[in-house]
Amino acid sequence: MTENQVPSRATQLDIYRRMTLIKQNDERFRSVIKSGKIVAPYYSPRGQEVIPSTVSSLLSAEDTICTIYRGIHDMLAKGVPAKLIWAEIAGKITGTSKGKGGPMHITHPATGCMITTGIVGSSMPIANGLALAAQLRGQPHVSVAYFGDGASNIGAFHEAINMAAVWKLPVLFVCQNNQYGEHTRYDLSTPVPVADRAKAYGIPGIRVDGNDPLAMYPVVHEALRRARAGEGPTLIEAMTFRFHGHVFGDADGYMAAGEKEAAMARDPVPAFRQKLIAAGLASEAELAAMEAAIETEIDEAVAFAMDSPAPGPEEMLRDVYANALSA
Ligand SMILES: Cc1ncc(C[n+]2csc(CCOP(=O)(O)OP(=O)(O)O)c2C)c(N)n1
Ligand SMILES: [Mg+2]
Repeated sequence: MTENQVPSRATQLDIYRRMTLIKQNDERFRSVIKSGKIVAPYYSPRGQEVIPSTVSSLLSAEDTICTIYRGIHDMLAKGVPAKLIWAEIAGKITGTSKGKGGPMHITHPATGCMITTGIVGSSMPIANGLALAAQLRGQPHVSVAYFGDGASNIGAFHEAINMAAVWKLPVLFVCQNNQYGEHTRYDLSTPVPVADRAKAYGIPGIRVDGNDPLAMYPVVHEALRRARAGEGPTLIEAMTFRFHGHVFGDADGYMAAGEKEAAMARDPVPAFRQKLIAAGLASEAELAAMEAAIETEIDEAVAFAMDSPAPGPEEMLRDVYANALSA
């Protein structure tokens, strides 16, 4: 087995660190929002940690991602500082979009995080544009489009994959199939696996266990190799489950009894933690120290967000109209 198939110890620990960052941030977001200290719509990515953590372990800082309202995990995994995300969700001027965007409009080009969007399916054509720019400039950069299973029934999904296939764009289409689009179970809206749709566009389509970093890693590695070699896009369907419904506060009444509990019992974060220890790649004490350091980072991020000012009235039209200040 080579590094193409099995990540090194350092990479496995790096993936676990990103997963833990996502899990612990999510736990804090839910508790702070519940307390009323921050009022914001929140789409929990808990349960989906493995996907962006594995993908990002293989990306460079110049590679870009486009994602959806749920994509706080994708942003954290790619390296957006937690405190900037916290400030954005809290609606503060120090946030990634000056507190004017919230979860639907996070952008942080310095880490290659170009957009979160509330328009289902729209991460894909935007990722195509970034990939086309890299291709035209002769840069080796890849763009990743994250989207949900529900998005695979949107026209933009088909249009974007078709164009990327014809132009051999360096894109990874990563579907995070959490088995629900809002309140509709996947099989009630879609008759085939998302990955099967790749056949119609002549590109590889792979369904993979999106809760297992060791299953994800070789698939992402090969997709990136293909993209960087000018061979075009790959569609990856990573199977997972969201633990907290569509939006925070969702009562989950549309799910079968015990479905969510069964998924939570297979929580990918403690599962990978156990694997690392069992394989002798890390000790309990090492992982506990890593988790404690992340908790401190989150304490600082929350304090930064709470202590930052809200945008003033002069920000109302800025970034909206070209001549906002003279209007
Ligand atoms: C173009 C468009 N159509 C419909 C909606 C309403 N809507 C918001 S979220 C959502 C479900 C999307 O599900 P999925 O793509 O599986 O992503 P998930 O929320 O599960 O991560 C829908 C239909 C929208 N925001 N945009
Ligand atoms: Mg979904």
